[in-house]
Amino acid sequence: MSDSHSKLYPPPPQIVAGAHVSGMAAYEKLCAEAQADYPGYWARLAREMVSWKQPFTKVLNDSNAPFFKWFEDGTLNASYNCLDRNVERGLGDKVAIIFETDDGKITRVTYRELLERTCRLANALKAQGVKKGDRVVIYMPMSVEGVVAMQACARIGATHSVVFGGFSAQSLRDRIQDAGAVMVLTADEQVRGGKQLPLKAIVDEALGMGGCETVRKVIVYRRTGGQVAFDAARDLWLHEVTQNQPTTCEPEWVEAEHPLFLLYTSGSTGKPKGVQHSTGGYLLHAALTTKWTFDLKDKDIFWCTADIGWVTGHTYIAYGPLALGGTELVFEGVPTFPDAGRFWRMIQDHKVTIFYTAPTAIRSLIKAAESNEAVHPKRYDLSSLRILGSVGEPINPAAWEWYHANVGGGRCPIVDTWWQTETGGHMITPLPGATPLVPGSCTLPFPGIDAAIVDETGQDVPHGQGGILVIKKPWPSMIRTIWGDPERFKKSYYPPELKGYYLAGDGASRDPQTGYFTITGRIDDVLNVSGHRMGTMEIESALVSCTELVAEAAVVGRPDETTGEAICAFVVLKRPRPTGEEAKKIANELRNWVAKEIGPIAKPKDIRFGDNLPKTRSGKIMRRLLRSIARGEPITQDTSTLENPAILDQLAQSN
Ligand code: 7RM
Repeated sequence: MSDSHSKLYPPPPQIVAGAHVSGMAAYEKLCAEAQADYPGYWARLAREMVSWKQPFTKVLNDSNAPFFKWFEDGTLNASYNCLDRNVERGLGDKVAIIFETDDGKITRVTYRELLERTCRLANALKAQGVKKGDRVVIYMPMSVEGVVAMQACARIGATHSVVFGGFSAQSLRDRIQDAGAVMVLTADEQVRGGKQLPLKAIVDEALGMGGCETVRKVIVYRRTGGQVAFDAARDLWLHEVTQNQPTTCEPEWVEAEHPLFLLYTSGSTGKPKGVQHSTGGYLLHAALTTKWTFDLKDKDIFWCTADIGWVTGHTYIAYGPLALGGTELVFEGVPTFPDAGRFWRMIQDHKVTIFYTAPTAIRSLIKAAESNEAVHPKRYDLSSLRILGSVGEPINPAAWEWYHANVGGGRCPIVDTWWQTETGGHMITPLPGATPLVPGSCTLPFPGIDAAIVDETGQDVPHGQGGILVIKKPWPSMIRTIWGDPERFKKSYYPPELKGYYLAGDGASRDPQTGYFTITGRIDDVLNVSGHRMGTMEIESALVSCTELVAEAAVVGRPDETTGEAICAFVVLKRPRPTGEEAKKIANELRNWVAKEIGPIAKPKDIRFGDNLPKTRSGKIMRRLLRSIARGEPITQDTSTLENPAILDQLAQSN
């Protein structure tokens, strides 16, 4: 790992020429501008990137830190910025979205059509009584309709909360309830890897659990035509409610701080947090990072493979590329169906120029290509590509080199973008026409972002030393609060010992020579499995809620070659510790239980049974020991405070 770290890839001359940020001097100039006049820098960009109805006169209000406000007296509409504005600029006939279904059907939607479809749905939502500030939950498959649903909410000032289609009825219910949603937008079914999976039935189950009485209507997009139950008093078909609606709809001009969306994400305690984003600051950063990090230009075909259920799908599918009038590819399905050449074939067919995906996908496609020559990227014409991106977890240098050589043909810079649901957009990332790359490093902060590494007391640590990643100054697209829980917002992100810095929850270090950042992973109880954030406590709660079987559970992560991290659960049952076939059977039951409680992405890979868990005399579970056991490492830690040392051998041997 350390030798490949020394390898430097300067930006290719053909990318540097004409890049929005061209050369390191241009990057440094922007950083210096932000340094010299922080609010002035963001105000300039907010005026250039965003169309305001009422221009703002105030930039940053930090009088009630950490509840910062940006551009607070300005008004705007995010949907106007993504759609109308482009039509007005003469891009009405330009393709906004190329959509490809799981079975390869392709549709193209122009900016004018996208605007009309958004207006129809916006009018339908209003006709159903949805008002500015209402929350609307979107539980939809990857589709043009999914993007239209988000845009339609934005248009009328409703705050959307997209829930990933892989989440269970229980998780969906919790989010609907916490958000107090008045409406749910869903589909009959979703299609992934040739399989039809229910969505509407899960909404029915979620609403049937109780606690969702705020929901008045459910609007259903007919994706497959599969049979679904229909409650005549509550359920409506999307095609019916939009059919006779006008194709124009005056945007609701909202204040810059108006919540554009909530997005639930895992934290270190059991309950997911509803991350609240603003309209003005968020849209600025979505547009600006799409422009600078991906160097998006008029002729590009941009493809972000994320799902709209995650923040990456919000910022780099639903908002950023559209705010710039770009053309983007949106896909339904999985990277491995009909075969593991899907990504490469789609890049070839649609002449994708900018490709943004997750390390976990790359690693699984490396494996597939190694065992089946036919799905190797070298078998496809990927010459349209000019820039590659990576997001969601650290990319190991070996996967980076493979991606660079085999997908990028050695000529495409890889932007390794570090950011979070809470940050709204890229925070530490190379700029493709400026930053020399080092495999495995997300390099340097985006211009204007004041990232640093500190110790537990908020003191800067010298380069070369590990520490806590913080953002020292507030930035426009930052999380505004946790929905309904401002105290938790403060506690989670602005702990008093960190002197007012934003705590990202990641560990990192900087290279002594270059100052480049390397992210080492979470420092809290959050795991990153295939780029998906999962709280260990959340999984533990799911396991112990199986009260018939489970007495106690502890969940830790261990490194995994493909998924980055894997979930390991240590379980004490209410019956004697099972072994052999019986252990396998119960482990499977528990995996399915977790899938039902949270979703399949939370299924533990390993489940080990013990008579007990390693505990201190005061009863605290010693997770660091469990982490070593999960990794198959010898225990080198101090075990003198352990109440029951014999349990370590049992757990290490079991399973
Ligand atoms: C965009 C997203 C956030 C967490 C974050 C990190 C990890 C994300 C990178 C990364 C190393 C990267 N939002 N992470 N990007 N680690 N290098 N380029 O993933 O809220 O779902 O997750 O993901 O731990 O804190 S997220």
